[in-house]
This record gives sequence, C-alpha cells and structure tokens, in this order.
Amino acid sequence: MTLSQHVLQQLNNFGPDAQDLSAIMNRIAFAGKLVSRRLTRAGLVEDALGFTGRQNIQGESVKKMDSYANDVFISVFQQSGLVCRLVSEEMDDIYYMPESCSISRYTLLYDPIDGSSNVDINLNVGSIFALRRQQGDDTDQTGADLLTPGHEQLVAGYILYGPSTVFVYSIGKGVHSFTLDPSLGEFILSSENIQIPEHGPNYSLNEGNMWQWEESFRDYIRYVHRHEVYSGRYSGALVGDFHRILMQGGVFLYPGTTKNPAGKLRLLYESAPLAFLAEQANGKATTGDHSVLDVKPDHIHMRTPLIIGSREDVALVESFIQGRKLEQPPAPLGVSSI
Ligand code: AHM
Ligand code: MG
Repeated sequence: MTLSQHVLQQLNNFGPDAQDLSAIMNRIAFAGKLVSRRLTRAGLVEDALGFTGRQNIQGESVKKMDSYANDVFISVFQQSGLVCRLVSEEMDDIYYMPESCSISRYTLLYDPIDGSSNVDINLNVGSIFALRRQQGDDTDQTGADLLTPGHEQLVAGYILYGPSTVFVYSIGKGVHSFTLDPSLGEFILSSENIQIPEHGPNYSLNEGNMWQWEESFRDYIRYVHRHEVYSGRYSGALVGDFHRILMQGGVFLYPGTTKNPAGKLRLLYESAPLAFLAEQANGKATTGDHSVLDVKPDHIHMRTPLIIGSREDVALVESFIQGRKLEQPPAPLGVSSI
C-alpha cells in the first residue's frame, strides 16, 4: 500500500479535506525523496557537503544540506495551494505563501535536516514535520495561533535517511511506517500500528554533558550504569535515536544543561511532533515537569528539555527528577543488577 492510499484509508473518506491531507503527505514524501537522492550522492555532488558560512537564528552554523533541504520543502509547496505557512528551524520567521493562503488553512512546521552534524560523515539524519490547521485569520502575520500546545497538531511524522529511507507518520490513528522502494520511487507500507514496548534496554543521551546536568540526571545515569541490562545508544541525530526507541523501547533524553537550561531541541518542529508519535504509539514524552504536548511555546523557536520513549523508562527518569523511588522500578529485562 502506498502512503497516499494509506492516508485516505485512515481518514475513511474521500472528501476535500481528506484529499488535501493526502496531497500534503504526498508532497512531504516527495521532499523526502529529493533529500534522500541528494544524500545518497552527497560525496559525488558539488556543494552538497560542508557549511554555508551562515548561522541560523539559534546561532548554529548552517550546513549546505540544511539549506538545500529547507529550500526543497519550500519548493514542493510553492504554487501547490495546499499550505499557507511554513515554520522551519532554518528560517528566522514564518514563511508565508500568499498564493495559497486564500484557499489553504494549513501550516507545515519542519526541521529539514535533523542531526546535520552527521551529514558530512555519511551517517543517518532525518527530517521532522508537523501539520497544524490555522486558527483565526492571521492578517497581521504574527502567527499567534501557532503558539499553542502540541495537541493542536493534526499530523506529525519524520523521514529517516538511513540504509533505507523510512517515512513514519500519525494522523492521530496510530503510527505507521513506510519504506522507500527506490525502484518504484514510492513509499510502501512496512509496519502498521507500531507500539513502543513498555520498557526497553536503550538509553540515549549525550553523556558528554553529564557535568552540566542537574544532579537528578546524574543519579539516573549512575543507576543505569549499575544495571547491566541497559545499552547506551546515541547517534547525534534525534530521528535515528527516536526510531530505535520506537521500534525496540527505551528512552531518549536531552535535558537542560548549564549552557542551555532548556536543552537543545526545539518544541514546535522537533519535540512536539515526536511526542505526538510517542503518545500515539503508547509511549510518553515529558520535559521533566510537563507533558511535552501540553507545553505552550512563547515563540516559534522555543526549546524544551525532552525525555521520550517507553512509558516505564520515562517514568523511571521522572522518579529521579522528582526525587522519589519508584515502588516498582521497571523489571530489569531478566538480568540482575551489578
Ligand atoms: P540539528 O537539528 O541542528 O541537527 O540539532 C538537533 C540534533 C538532534 O538530532 C540531536 O539529538 C542533537 O541535536 C544532538 O546534539 P548534541 O550534539 O548536543 O548531542
Ligand atoms: Mg533538529
């Protein structure tokens, strides 16, 4: 089954809204195919690797692939009549598509290349996206209606550029994944109704930041180190690390640090879309204080700490943050502690 057939089947009707959503997903998938093609040949193509020399609004150096992928998402939606506004990690402000705004009420929020430090060394990267329906008319172009919690997302998903290119999405009816068949140029359904295991062996975080975390996170890591059942797995690309946890269970953490008290990850186009997927797959996502989907951003590039994954593993981290011992810590996967 192809992605667009699947979206229509999920919506269970062929009305104009369903056709629009299916067309939008198709366009996102097309952007993913273009990015995937460029990544596959990056070492052979001029101007595909390295930095542009610019910095984005977060003060991060922009890679050529970030800029390419950002433009790909713009061009697949330009003149499409499908999406009125774009919000991207790589654009300081909301990007309006006036030609579409009279007929479209949708906003696409995206991180064009997540984990871009992996690009130049040929490791996995991803694109993350969320779709929201515009509330109000936004005539003054402030985008105030976007500063609302992640529950407002209609669709969320990501594309993982790994050994194969995988498209994962949810429209609030479970989480489904599709694999790009390069010989057909189509994403074909590969897993339906994915469920995150209640508990898994993986913990994923940048331990190089350990001395910048709050003590509760150091306590959690000491606990993990004392139990031989855990495996540290961190690729430096959130999409890949989250995908492992979605399929195998465990927890991904990016806590606040002394340098970045709200962590590194951006709410609207990184944490909230993945939180939507996690909850749809029976997992959990928290900032440590609040459910990620309850957080109301105060600006479009706001950052939040992120703890996401299997319910029991997220609860274990929360128990350290709240300074309480879990009455029943997750069963240690059949192997005793050391
Ligand atoms: P990016 O979107 O600019 O690539 O930043 C997000 C990435 C995540 O994919 C990853 O989890 C994190 O940054 C890695 O950060 P660090 O190098 O601090 O561990
Ligand atoms: Mg990112």
